[in-house]
Amino acid sequence: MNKKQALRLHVPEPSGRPGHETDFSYLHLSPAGEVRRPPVDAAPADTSDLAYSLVRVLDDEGRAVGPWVPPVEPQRLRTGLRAMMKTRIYDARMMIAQRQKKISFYMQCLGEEAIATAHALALQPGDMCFPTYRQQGLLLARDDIDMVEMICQLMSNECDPLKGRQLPVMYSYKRAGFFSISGNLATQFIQAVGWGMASAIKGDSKIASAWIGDGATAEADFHTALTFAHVYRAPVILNVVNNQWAISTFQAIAGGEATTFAARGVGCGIASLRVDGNDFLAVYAASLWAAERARSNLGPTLMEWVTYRGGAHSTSDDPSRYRPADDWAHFPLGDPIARLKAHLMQTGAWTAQEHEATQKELEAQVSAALKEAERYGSLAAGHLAGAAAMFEDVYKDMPAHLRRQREQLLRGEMDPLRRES
Ligand SMILES: Cc1ncc(C[n+]2csc(CCOP(=O)(O)OP(=O)(O)O)c2C)c(N)n1
Ligand SMILES: [Mg+2]
Repeated sequence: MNKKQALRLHVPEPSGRPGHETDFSYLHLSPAGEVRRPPVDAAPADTSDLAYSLVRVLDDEGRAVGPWVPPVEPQRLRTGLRAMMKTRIYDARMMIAQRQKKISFYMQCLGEEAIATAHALALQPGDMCFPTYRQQGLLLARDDIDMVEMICQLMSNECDPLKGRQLPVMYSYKRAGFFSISGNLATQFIQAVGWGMASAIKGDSKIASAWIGDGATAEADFHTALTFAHVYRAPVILNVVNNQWAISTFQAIAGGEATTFAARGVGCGIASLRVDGNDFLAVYAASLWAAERARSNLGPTLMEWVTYRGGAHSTSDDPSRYRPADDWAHFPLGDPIARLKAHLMQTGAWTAQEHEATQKELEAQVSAALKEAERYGSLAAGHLAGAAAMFEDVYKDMPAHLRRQREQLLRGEMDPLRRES
């Protein structure tokens, strides 16, 4: 008799759980400086090896080594370190503000600060990012975005430029190349590719930068975007932030176990790099490489930024339920701030005293901005945007039925929180 084997499925599991330390050997790291840097006009298939290795510049001693060391002045790196510190301090203070009921919800990017801040330095005015909720560093790395206005958005108060219509953290800054954040994951990818294609159709020189998390790559939009980007060689950088987790779901469930997220790009005919996302210099160098390709009509580049979500997914999440409490401390790629600080101190471009003074100065700056934003109202103190504002800015000319409903509301005949039966 022909004995048939029972079929079974493979369900990936993280190597660590609460009370059981993570075995991070699953990450497959390359030593700093070891991975080659191909010319910017490399054919996508010739980046295959780079999709499975890891571009790194900073070694364990804080030295910048290998072919990816970017041409960068120490002053620019000091600016980068300051941007990362500012982002971390801002996040920490807004987390407290949420616990104080001044804002309803918050999402921090603890541990991922190098990615957005270094990427921001590699872009040019007019380029457009399509970020998710963990790229506040793109804004905080700039000098022209008022932190008070950002906090007013978190508070949905009188000075919220979005009039309380967006979830806190879902900023929108057209003037800073920061497209309105959509809560619908992966939409950023198709929108960025479409925007980049439009830029090329118009004969413009601006490029797009798309953002997605490891978990969201499992959405169909991600794959659709890759097809369009490849076919039309859209001028776009496709960023996948692999921070190992999608809320409580380990990255292997989205397909990162037996392959890499960067490898998705190569399979679609797109040049791809897998990069140490906690290495400011590597992020900056790889972003410059991808931006130059896009600007030179050489097509899209898919970047997998390998990092770790150091904090909870959001203020509504408790990661101690699904991963070891001290997991981040054991993550082999370390802390991006500590690594750039060590590099700058080693090269004599930074001192412990400067670090301490900058920390204090930024803490004072964030506290002052929070205080000022609170003057325009907060969840705890009231002064929120009026409900009637929801009818405005939707249509160029308000349709009659909306005008009617708005009047009903203003006359007190309609409770905006009551459901229609
Ligand atoms: C289309 C869609 N599906 C599900 C959600 C709910 N959701 C919000 S964040 C999240 C996890 C995303 O994880 P990842 O893409 O890895 O990004 P990260 O939060 O780690 O930065 C999920 C499932 C959503 N917002 N949109
Ligand atoms: Mg994730």
